[in-house]
Amino acid sequence: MSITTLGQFIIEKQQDFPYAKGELSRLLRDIGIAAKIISREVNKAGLTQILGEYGSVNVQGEDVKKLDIIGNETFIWALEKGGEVCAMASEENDDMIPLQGAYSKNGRYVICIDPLDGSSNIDVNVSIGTIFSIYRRVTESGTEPTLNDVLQPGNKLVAAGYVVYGTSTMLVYSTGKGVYGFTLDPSIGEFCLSHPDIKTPEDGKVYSINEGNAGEFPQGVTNYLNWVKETDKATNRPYTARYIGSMVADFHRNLLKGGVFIYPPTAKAPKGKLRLMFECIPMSFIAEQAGGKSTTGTERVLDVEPTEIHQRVPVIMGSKNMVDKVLEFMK
Ligand code: AHM
Ligand code: MG
Repeated sequence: MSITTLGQFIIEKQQDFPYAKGELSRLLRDIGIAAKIISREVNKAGLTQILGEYGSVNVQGEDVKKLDIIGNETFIWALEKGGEVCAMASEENDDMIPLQGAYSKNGRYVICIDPLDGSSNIDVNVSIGTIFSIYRRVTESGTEPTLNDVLQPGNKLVAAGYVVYGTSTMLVYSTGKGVYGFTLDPSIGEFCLSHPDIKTPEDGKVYSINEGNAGEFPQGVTNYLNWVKETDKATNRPYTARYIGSMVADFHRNLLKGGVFIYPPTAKAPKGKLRLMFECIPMSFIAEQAGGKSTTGTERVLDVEPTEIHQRVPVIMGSKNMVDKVLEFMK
């Protein structure tokens, strides 16, 4: 049998990091376990009483769904049990959460997660995702973690990835040495390597943007959108629009097929809607690791210095040539 499970792969790859003591490997394994639990819950969401709103509103003023909470708690549980992580920041919590596991204080890593991204799609059976990013803590191990541990730019990332709960569940991650994708085989309950060393096409046909906000876009983005449509009039119809409204799913399609994902500033969200720490940094890391590009329009997303956990930034990411084309219009 020629399958490689996520667990086997992580251990094999540990040799790429001669100084590694196995903590990152264990942490990645814990993330895999949390992902499997969330996948199980997502898959039976229609059957159990976990659809619908929880009745509370999160920091961004959005309704919190029950599955968001399950996702958040599953991560806290898995990471506290593992003990490699001293603190977590989550899209679902206002403040950083110092983890309370028996060994958490000694943990050398911090993690940022969006436990369930695209949550408005949960109740209608459309793909959603989990996004994570891992940093080395900056404070001494054994001490109380501080906000400085979490507020690190993307160029300090140790690893990042996402899980997409789609037609199948897939986990995609990178430790800075390429991007690897694993598909969950429900019959054996394991993530199996299905997409080794993912490289995103340099060019693509898909543009993904919420054009419902078109009246509020910066002029450069409007000009780009006019251009892709004009170009459509040519015999080959090169460009096509695809927008699910779940960034993980939109990003994943574009990563494999080629495309550009844009969330520009709008009048309602002058800094863009997507969160730097939870959404833009990890996805930009994957995009770059796969040979793509990601920018806020003025700077590389991975170079943005974060000042607060829930900070938002505009984002243009995906196939290199497509991102460059948008930037050309934005000049
Ligand atoms: P969420 O984290 O509250 O689910 O919001 C993030 C989602 C992204 O997945 C998606 O790309 C975007 O919001 C869609 O926003 P909009 O409806 O404004 O296009
Ligand atoms: Mg989100």
